[in-house]
Amino acid sequence: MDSTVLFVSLLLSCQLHFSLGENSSGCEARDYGKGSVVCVCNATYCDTAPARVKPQTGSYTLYQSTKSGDRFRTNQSVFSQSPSSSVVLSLKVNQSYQTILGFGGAFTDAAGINIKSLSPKAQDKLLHSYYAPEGIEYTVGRIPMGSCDFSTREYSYDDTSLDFNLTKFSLAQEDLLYKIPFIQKAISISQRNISIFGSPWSAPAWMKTNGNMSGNGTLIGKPGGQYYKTWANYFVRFLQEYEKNGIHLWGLTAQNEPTDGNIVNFSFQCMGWTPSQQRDFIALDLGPALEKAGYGHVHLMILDDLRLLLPYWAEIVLKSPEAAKYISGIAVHWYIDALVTADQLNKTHSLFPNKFMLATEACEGNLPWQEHVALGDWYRAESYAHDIIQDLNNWVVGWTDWNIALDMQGGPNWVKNFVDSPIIVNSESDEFYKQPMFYAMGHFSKFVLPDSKRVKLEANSQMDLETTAFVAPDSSVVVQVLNRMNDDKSISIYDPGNGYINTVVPAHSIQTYLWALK
Ligand SMILES: *[C@@H]1O[C@H](CO)[C@@H](O)[C@H](O)[C@H]1NC(C)=O
Ligand SMILES: *[C@@H]1O[C@H](CO)[C@@H](O)[C@H](O)[C@H]1NC(C)=O
Ligand SMILES: *[C@@H]1O[C@H](CO)[C@@H](O)[C@H](O)[C@H]1NC(C)=O
Ligand SMILES: *[C@@H]1O[C@H](CO)[C@@H](O)[C@H](O)[C@H]1NC(C)=O
Ligand SMILES: *[C@@H]1O[C@H](CO)[C@@H](O)[C@H](O)[C@H]1NC(C)=O
Ligand SMILES: *[C@@H]1O[C@H](CO)[C@@H](O)[C@H](O)[C@H]1NC(C)=O
Ligand SMILES: *[C@@H]1O[C@H](CO)[C@@H](O)[C@H](O)[C@H]1NC(C)=O
Ligand SMILES: *[C@@H]1O[C@H](CO)[C@@H](O)[C@H](O)[C@H]1NC(C)=O
Ligand SMILES: *[C@@H]1O[C@H](CO)[C@@H](O)[C@H](O)[C@H]1NC(C)=O
Ligand SMILES: CC(=O)N[C@H]1CO[C@H](CO)[C@@H](O)[C@@H]1O
Repeated sequence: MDSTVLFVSLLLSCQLHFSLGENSSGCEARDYGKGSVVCVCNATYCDTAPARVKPQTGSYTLYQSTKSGDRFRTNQSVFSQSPSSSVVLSLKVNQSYQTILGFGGAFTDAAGINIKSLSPKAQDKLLHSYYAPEGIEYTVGRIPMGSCDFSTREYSYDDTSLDFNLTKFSLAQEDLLYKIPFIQKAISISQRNISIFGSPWSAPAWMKTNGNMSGNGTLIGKPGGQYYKTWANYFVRFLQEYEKNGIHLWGLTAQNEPTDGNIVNFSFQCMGWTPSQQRDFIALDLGPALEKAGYGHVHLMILDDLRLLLPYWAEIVLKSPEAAKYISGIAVHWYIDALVTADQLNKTHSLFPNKFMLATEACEGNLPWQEHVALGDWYRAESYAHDIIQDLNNWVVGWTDWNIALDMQGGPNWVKNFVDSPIIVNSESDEFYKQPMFYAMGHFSKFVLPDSKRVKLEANSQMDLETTAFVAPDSSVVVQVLNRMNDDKSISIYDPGNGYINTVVPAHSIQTYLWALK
């Protein structure tokens, strides 16, 4: 849709449905007629997230967001000595699973362009919403290495043909204007550590079989060859340049969606790999190059693509000890998860218990027939929470959203591959809108602290709720409950040390329970 038409129609729908709402989190609610509300922020006002304060033993805190308009609505109450519901969820803290890395989103060119389109004060409010103590405190960040579809042009860090020594390697304008300043700001306002990882979409066109950063193409030659060595050194140079800007990367993926540009012929930046090519590249080129340059500690991840490809991809790559010794984890994208059982994650964990799994990309509104930006769509918040809980219950250690901010159209994106984001920026009115997805992310990023351990939460009967539980390093317990159904559900949550939480999970809600372990 033409952006002017979109803007005018949004303005109209805003006048039709506009309603200022008061509620427990300070959300300036605006209803665009998509089922729920967005919270409106500008240069002088933005709602904040409640502090994560461990309650005194014997009481618990409930943070609740609902389709009907609650956003982190906060309420304290005390444990009971008997259950009031026949549905009891029992916490088993001695049955523990994976350690959590964290939750976050990606610093794309598009995100930076949108943030920069706001006034400095509104920019501040946006970054604080994600990273500051009064925000949802993201602890994971992803950086595309060079351009991707959420750029305004195609570029690499070395477009000089046959520059095998990478003497012409340099970061792009986009890194300096739209990525680095905002990453630096995020790091400086956060009181947590942010684990940042890089992912390449494509090598420079001159290194590829099709001479193009887009479309069906791979690196020229074979693993161990000159092009592969150069491509490995390109990762090292990227790490070095970001380090010069004070950004020390925690991780890397070997390739964003390696099946694009191989099985799929995409019209934007991509590069094809088979799992055996990726295995040999890591064993012969990338692993040794990183180690030699002093980056052996950087967490290298394979796949960075659909869950559908597991455990197949991991089996081919990780069964080689020469490759596996350089690899820390397996990165997964959420696309078509609805069609693929999460048991494939569980199976992969059983096969490779020493390699973590991290969700590295997700977004809503990406299908061509979907509305790309849907302001106030609660369904999309549920869709995020559902996937996060399912992943966490199957050994995944964290979840990374795609662009942290997009414009009213869901871009910019040079191939018009528009999608939705938890924060939508309206530069014309110097406002940004926190979508229901923002709060879905926040229930996890704010409350499930890094280094928490997932623990067992066992239901005594079949129920329609989705749940997951954690013990944090400060010995607090966090239980997440998602109700995607049309009716309220009464439940009792049982912690042997404290007693019962007798509670109601409203229709279409996300709840976080927090208490101190006795
Ligand atoms: C910013 O938002 C606040 C709260 O809604 C409002 O009172 C104020 O007028 C807004 N400022 C501008 C410049 O729109
Ligand atoms: C807080 O929770 C208690 C127990 O569920 C409930 O009785 C009370 O109405 C709640 N208060 C608010 C303000 O929501
Ligand atoms: C956990 O503790 C319960 C009782 O407190 C015990 O029955 C159970 O065997 C323990 N499980 C594990 C895995 O240690
Ligand atoms: C790359 O560097 C090596 C030595 O470091 C040198 O021998 C070689 O000529 C250089 N190649 C090019 C294309 O500049
Ligand atoms: C951040 O990381 C440093 C170095 O590993 C560690 O000393 C510090 O405790 C961490 N801070 C937090 C808030 O986790
Ligand atoms: C991509 O190229 C490879 C090798 O040239 C070819 O086998 C494959 O069919 C192509 N795939 C697509 C989707 O064009
Ligand atoms: C690269 O491929 C795209 C299609 O995927 C095409 O539109 C473009 O012209 C190609 N560029 C070059 C330099 O070949
Ligand atoms: C890949 O797609 C481009 C257009 O997006 C087309 O020009 C090209 O022929 C396709 N290549 C193959 C091998 O199918
Ligand atoms: C994961 O697989 C194990 C067996 O390897 C099984 O016991 C367990 O129930 C599975 N977990 C889930 C969540 O399906
Ligand atoms: C009804 C209600 O809870 N309103 C609150 C909305 O948020 C603001 C800011 O936190 C509070 O001052 C209101 O009391």
